[in-house]
Amino acid sequence: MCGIVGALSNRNVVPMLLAGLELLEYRGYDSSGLGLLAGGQLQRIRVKGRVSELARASADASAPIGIAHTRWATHGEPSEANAHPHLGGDTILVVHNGIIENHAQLKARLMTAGYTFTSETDTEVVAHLIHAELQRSQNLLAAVQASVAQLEGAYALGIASTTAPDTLICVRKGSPLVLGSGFHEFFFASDIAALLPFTQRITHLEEGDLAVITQDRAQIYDAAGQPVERPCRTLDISPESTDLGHYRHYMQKEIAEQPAALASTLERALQLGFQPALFGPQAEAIFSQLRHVRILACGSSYHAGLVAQYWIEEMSDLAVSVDIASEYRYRQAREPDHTLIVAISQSGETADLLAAVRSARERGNVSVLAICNVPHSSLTREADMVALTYAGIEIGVASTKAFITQLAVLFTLAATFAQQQQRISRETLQHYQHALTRLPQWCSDTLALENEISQWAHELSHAAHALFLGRHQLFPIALEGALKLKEIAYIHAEGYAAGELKHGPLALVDETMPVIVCMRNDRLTEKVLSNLREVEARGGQIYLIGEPGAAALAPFAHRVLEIPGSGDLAAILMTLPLQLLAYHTACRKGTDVDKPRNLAKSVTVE
Ligand code: HGA
Repeated sequence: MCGIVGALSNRNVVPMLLAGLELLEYRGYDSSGLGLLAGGQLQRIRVKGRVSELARASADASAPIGIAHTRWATHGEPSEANAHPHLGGDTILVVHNGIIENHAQLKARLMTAGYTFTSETDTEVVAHLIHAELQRSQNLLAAVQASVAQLEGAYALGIASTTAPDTLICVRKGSPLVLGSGFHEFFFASDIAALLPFTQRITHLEEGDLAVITQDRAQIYDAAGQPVERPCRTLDISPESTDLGHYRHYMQKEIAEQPAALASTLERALQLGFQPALFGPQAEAIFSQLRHVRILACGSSYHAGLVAQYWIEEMSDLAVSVDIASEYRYRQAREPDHTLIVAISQSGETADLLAAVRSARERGNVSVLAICNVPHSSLTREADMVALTYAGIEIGVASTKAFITQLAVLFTLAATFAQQQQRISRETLQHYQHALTRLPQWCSDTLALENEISQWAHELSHAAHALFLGRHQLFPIALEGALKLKEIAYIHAEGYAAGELKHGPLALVDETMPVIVCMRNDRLTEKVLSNLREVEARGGQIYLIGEPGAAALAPFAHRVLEIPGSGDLAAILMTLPLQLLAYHTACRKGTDVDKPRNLAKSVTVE
């Protein structure tokens, strides 16, 4: 959330800052701003609104040094006055991602010292604090170091000052920040996506790192203030991966990319088989001692964790608990020895998840497996084992391909436990391998049903509420379908375990209530059909997503979609129509699909 970019070059950085901000808009988009340093003069351009408006406002601007920000407000309404950069005295400009928790105390102190505040943000205290420290030390680096030592909370900061007119400083603690190196030019940003158009040479800053950037070098200092070297990696990500191409929205593009994302993610598992080595060299030893698996995640990743609970319990004898990270971190849950924490996050920067993982480590002798889409994120660096999803960069705020590939990894994890515990026959394992091999094709075949779903969306777009139902591994998929519809189509939707219907939500069902149901042909089919009869009896409109034969089983359903393949991987395949349903409903309602109101991706604040 909130995206920051900085650039120092021998050419005009304004187009680069704007291009970088556009690629960070998934992180926040309520206001945006630029801070430029040219010939020892500061210039600040801020707008309430999107980067496109900032680009218009800065059409004539030019500078070799600059910082930029796209905001998702935490402190103070979205407004020009609250937009970043913030000014410290009249010599410091600061952009910030994160929350300064002790901002009120610092503000009181700075006001007593004579500083006037022009915004409601927590960030402005940082700008004034650096200014105050600069009066003491007359050295920008010393002033920034002295200031961050007083900050509590999370921050990635970009700082420019007239007192060091050839320099940029950035610093991070608790919020992500990467450095990029070009030919006599340097960049920093909240996410590598913003830097891909300019460089593939990336350095990940560690917690507490600060970088002083000049034309010739970027000198990094660690949290103790000592100069350090951090590895610079050359990425192999094509800049086109952030292009929209012929698609109308990133979400549409990312839905379409799912067959390829699944194929990439499953490649190693299909070559190696369900071996612990898939999860790293230590996995064999750790998995062989396991008694308990605790899955921690937020949002869609939490739903992926819930599906995994069904899979792991079914395939192995492990006890599995699944927790929302923001709840777990404040609970007093005990962790018995030999617990595996499975932490799931697209970005690997989710603040609540990182805190939950750290608190799990304090509660017991646990091992941590990260399932993540970003290789060098905070989460993957803190974990003992890593399983990457190869979904590619996900820009749409509503997760699609990241969620689907998380499920694919979790399925291989469950099958790996099963194989290691010898709880499953060779034939069943071969059957799983075979199903995973065919999964990308089934996924394409399911996506080919888009036109039918688009018709459903036309009907759904008139609804004020919707109910999503499923049982067993499809219950979390009902939660995910409801979440998608809420997020991007702004329709109030609830996901329920179908068996819970008569314990409450049935009271809401009448002819105005669309009820979207996912159903497998399995031992629970009859149970689900009984639940649907209950809906039908109250006039509810049933939209059924099922396996081949579903239409004959539920002739009373208003609409039926039969998807190919499915079986053990039903949770993965049945998610696809629900994504398309939310997408087309949102398009019909005319919402901003990739940037839904009030939301942002990569939730790096608590
Ligand atoms: N607290 C700052 C920055 C917000 C942020 O990083 N959001 O993710 C503000 O409210 O401007």
